[in-house]
Amino acid sequence: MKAKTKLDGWPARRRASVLRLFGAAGVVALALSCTGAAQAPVQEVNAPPDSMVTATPFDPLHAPRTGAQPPDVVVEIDLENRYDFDLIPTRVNGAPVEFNRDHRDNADEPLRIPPGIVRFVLTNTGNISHNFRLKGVTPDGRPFSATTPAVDKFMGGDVMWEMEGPLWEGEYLMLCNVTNHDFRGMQRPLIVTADVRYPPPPLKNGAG
Ligand SMILES: [Cu+2]
Repeated sequence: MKAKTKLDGWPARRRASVLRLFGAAGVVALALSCTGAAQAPVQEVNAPPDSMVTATPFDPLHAPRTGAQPPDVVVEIDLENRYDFDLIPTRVNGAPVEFNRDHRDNADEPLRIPPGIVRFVLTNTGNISHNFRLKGVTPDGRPFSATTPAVDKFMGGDVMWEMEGPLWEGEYLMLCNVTNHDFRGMQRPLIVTADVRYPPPPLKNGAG
């Protein structure tokens, strides 16, 4: 894994960052291509310094980063704690999606998206620190876990952050990895299935 990214002063300076989960996904892909070899599952992802952007908010539908493949799916998620601890998808590929603001039924209200390169755009709409963890199982059955900005790095209020990477069909859990926030409501299942389709994301042109 990469050394931890220095985020000195962040989020006081309200820097947003883009994490190419494909650092992590590269590890997964490597593991998948080396069946039989003992590979540690991805347990932590840190934002590389060269992916830092200086402005938040940013456009969730920004163009792909230089050299990066465009995402197939752009999921926008609110991390919320003001009235109710919750993890609320708001748009998929720019189109609004409906989820109620009651975390108690989140287990019965999974987000469903197709497989492919998925960009998660996270907004901390609350007033305390949060982060985002995606848990699942790799196609060959190993635990998969990626946390952004990192297991010990958090987003302050109003900060946006991004994580992007390839997801395969399967069931995942999205959660906030800060202390007990998941059990207080900040978790929701994610089902990646080819049975659902969205129009492609209307990505902006130009540099991301
Ligand atoms: Cu949280």
